[in-house]
Amino acid sequence: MRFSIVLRERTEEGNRVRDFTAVISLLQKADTWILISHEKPDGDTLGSAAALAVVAEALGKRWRWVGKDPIPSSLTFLPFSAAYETMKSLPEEVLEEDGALCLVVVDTSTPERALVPLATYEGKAPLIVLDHHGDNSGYGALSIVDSSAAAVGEMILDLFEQAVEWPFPLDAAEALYTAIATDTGNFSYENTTERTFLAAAKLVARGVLPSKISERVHSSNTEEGLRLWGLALSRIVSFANGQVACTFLRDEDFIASGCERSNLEGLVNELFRIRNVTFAVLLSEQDGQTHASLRSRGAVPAQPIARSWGGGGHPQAAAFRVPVPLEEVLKKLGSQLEDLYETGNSRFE
Ligand SMILES: [Mn+2]
Repeated sequence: MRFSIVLRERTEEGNRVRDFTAVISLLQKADTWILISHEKPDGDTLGSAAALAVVAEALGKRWRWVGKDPIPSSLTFLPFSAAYETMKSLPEEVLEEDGALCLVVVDTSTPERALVPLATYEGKAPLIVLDHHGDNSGYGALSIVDSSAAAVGEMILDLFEQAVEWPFPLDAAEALYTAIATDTGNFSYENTTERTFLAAAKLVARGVLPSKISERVHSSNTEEGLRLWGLALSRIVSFANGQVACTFLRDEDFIASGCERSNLEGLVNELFRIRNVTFAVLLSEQDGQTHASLRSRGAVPAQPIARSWGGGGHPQAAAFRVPVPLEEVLKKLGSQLEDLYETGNSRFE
């Protein structure tokens, strides 16, 4: 049976009721929850899964928490991060365990960004997808996609509130606050709504200290990491009369600094500190490919551009990875953005 709820319309803020009854009953019935975070995990996919792990533990369920890539050091304070397992696919024996099994994928628009191959698990265990990416491909036996949610953490809070019988420990609330605070750039991005603040207020009322979470997330860089940011910031290239700012890091920069790619989290947003910049790009070399992080705060959305390169994401934040040299991506992407800004401007003249 395939049951899918896809909420794509942005309706009146603050009035949306997300119904998690079906999710709650599936999770309630399952003996084991397999929680899956997306590749290159961020605060939302990790905070949301960590909150579910805390509740699974409190309910006495068996659970595992897995993902393709390790947890970045700035987020290892999340509960149960030590139990998180890095793997490319689930071992067969997991599916053969006694009792009912349930897979939960959070904050992940396509099965490829979760574990490969996810499709083979379907049929053996129900796959629940909880996401807020407007371009979610609609996979999973039970999928709830709400693109009006600033973070999946916001959705999980609704889920917990609707599961009135379930415990809701403080560390689950802290994990959800982390999910929401990181996905909204500390409540500063366009996705931040009245509902986002209401969710945060509810979590604070449960005992979450925003200053404590903020310190853990934002004061976790190393000196080498900050120097790497400095290097990227010294290389800014601009397009479209300074409305687009791009920068890049090469393989040798990572080797020389001894930094991990997870050190780049948040760097692209620094480009918006430049006056009049409404589009920011960070390119980085990775495994012989070029990875691009795109951020938009203007009329040109990031998602269609990422899609034109085979990637995806949100209107304000998207990404892609291509087997094309960095210089070539920089040049082509630069002229693509020049064109889009030109047509966009003429339309408004
Ligand atoms: Mn998210």
